[in-house]
Amino acid sequence: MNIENGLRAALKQNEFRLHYQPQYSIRDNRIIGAEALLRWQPKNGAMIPPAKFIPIAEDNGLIVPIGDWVLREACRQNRVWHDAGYKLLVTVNISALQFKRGNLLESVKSALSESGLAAEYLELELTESVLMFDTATVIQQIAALKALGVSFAIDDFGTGYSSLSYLKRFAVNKLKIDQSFIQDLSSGKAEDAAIVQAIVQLGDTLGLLTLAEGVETQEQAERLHQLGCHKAQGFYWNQPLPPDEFGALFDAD
Ligand code: G
Ligand code: G
Ligand code: MN
Ligand code: NA
Repeated sequence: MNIENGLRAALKQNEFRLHYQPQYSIRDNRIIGAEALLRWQPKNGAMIPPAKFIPIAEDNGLIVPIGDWVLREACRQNRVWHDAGYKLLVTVNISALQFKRGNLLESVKSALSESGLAAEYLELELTESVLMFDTATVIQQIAALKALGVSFAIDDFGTGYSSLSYLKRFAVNKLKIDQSFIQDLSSGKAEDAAIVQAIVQLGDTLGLLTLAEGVETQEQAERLHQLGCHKAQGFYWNQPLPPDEFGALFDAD
């Protein structure tokens, strides 16, 4: 079976899973959010990582129904955590095609109404490439989703093109500083600290939160705190976890 047919079957047979990577407030080291990350677990085979199948699903359009499933499942799971008393933000990665071909507004509305999750607890992560389309439909959909109460983050910030002009056109809420800038923070390389600092200051000036991705060491976490970065995620705290392991973190907290 080729991957395309495999993906269609996976949707029907419920072979997708979401893992969640905790997002922390750096200041007090508390879990404030969870990034939902898609996994494909075929019935009788090894787990297939997203880098292997998401580009294919983006090429053949299957990312639209798969993305709808991700939204529904992430909202459902976050409602379960809310009911248990843990008020987290769940963040979901959105592909360009979901804007262009899908009806993201309707998908988000039904994921929220089915789950009963309040819109303010859902954040959509867009890469700079989505914002580069800059079409009227993208602008309209973002505005309508923001009016619902959903927030937006720019993923892998600093690695795309025209990073700054779209910050004027799209009122996003958060910048996720790409992990490539975090990696060398502890090596004393001046450039990386300068870039991180500039992004944090840009965020502060524009009223945007900043979240550092790919934090792997305590030294990096401390440096980020000094630089005024608000939030972070990374292997220093946790890898993306299945929901039951994520839930177990609350008890340890
Ligand atoms: O852990 P990681 O291997 O999960 O993720 C690899 C890449 O796949 C990342 O760039 C991430 O943004 C992307 N990705 C993970 N889950 C999803 C998803 O649900 N939708 C989309 N569009 N991309 C995802
Ligand atoms: O592109 P996006 O930021 O959505 O994808 C997140 C990716 O980064 C996932 O593949 C996730 O597993 C990975 N990731 C998360 N934390 C770390 C980290 O501390 N170090 C590295 N190298 N990768 C990480
Ligand atoms: Mn992401
Ligand atoms: Na990223």
